[in-house]
Amino acid sequence: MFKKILIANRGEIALRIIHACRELGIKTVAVYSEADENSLHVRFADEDVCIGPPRSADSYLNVPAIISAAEITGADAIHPGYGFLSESAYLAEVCEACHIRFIGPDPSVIKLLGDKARAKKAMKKAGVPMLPGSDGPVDSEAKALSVAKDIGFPVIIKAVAGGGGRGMRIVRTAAELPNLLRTAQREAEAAFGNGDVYVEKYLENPRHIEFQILGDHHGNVIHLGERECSIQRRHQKLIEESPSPVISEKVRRKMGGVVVDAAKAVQYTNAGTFEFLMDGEGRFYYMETNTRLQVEHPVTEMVTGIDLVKEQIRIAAGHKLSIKQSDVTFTGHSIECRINAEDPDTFAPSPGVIHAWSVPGGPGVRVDTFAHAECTVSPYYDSMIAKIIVHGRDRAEAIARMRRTLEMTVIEGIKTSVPLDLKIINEPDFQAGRLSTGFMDRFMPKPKDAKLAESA
Ligand code: MV4
Repeated sequence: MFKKILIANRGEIALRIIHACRELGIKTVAVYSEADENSLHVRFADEDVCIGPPRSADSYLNVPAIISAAEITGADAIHPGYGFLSESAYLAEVCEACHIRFIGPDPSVIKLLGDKARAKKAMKKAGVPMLPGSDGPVDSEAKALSVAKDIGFPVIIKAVAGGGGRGMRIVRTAAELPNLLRTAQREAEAAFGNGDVYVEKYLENPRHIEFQILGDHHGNVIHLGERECSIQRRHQKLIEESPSPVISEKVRRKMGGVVVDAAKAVQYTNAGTFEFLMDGEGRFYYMETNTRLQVEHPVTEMVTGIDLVKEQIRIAAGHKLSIKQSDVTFTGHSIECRINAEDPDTFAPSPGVIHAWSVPGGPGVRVDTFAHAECTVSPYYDSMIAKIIVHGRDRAEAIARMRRTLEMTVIEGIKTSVPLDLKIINEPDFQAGRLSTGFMDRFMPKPKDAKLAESA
């Protein structure tokens, strides 16, 4: 087992990784930017190294600084958390060259799955259900038009290097395709340095359902069921839950089998997530695979009782999975609400000093956060300051627990999304489990000018 792990991240996920390390008896190294000197992840790590100025590009994305910190402190592994360098095949490669274990899949697997067109091909070959679309990137208007006419409009153009909705365009008619193709390519080039795009059939108002998997270095892969993440705004998830209100035991078993086979086909190791779109008839279509621990991993931990971060660490150290598929059981229902430092109406970031902080605990409540009274929410990073995760015997109990927890949460000094989270969980459609990626637009129609600005 590792003796010392460097955590190449900040905020709640850095603390979450420290929790796992402490329980495993592993020493921790925090890295931090000048803006995070007084953060809890620095306080609770055994050692800490400042890696640069506040801007992420100068600190949490600085591979040489992070590797140097690992070498100076003698860390034998790096956990990248989520965001930042978590899906960087480059960091994974440099780790390999420096004999530091990267806690994640092999660089070649990160590269394969990071290229959405290559990933689709590999997954199609492995038998994963797929929306019809171009076989790889489309390099010309004529090619894109012929694919679109083949599969029928509407279609969606997506960036090969994409994710998060950038470089994405919905195309409803042949006439608008040339312009949208060009803008998608330009946006992808600007955002990712890779202008390649592909075309697939567009699904209206699907559900977003994702499966968690774990794979070890001995050929074992298991799935830990699904999370439903349909409540999103501008490709930012707001509320996630497990199980999905619409997935039966039978469907879970079938889809679980599909993702386990797919992961084996690419020799996937460590934790991973297979994202799917689900249509109104319950049909699944592969979207992408995330090669990292995800923000919403706690809802899976709550219903399975499995500590995903500890499993990641054990797997990276070469251990066999501590559980077999037949040991995985799903108990009750879990919901996560993300608390963002933002205006609940305009969604503008709201950094600053938190003067009052009180989040109730009680049965079935877990709070993953770095925040506390008198802490500063920095404008340099993501606005997520906490995740409230509840568990109940069933969905109704989980909703009741989330409601009373949000109602009794006191955060003063900054604006937060708590009122928005409460509004959503009190919606009849949410309570009935009628979820879709269109939920937020139906629920909170954007002002007309905002819509225009967004599509410009
Ligand atoms: C889609 C889609 C409908 N049809 N692909 C959004 C982010 C990117 N990862 C993929 N996304 C979508 N791809 C097809 N063929 C709808 C979306 C989508 C979406 C997906 C999941 C959660 C929220 C979403 C919000 C808008 C669009």
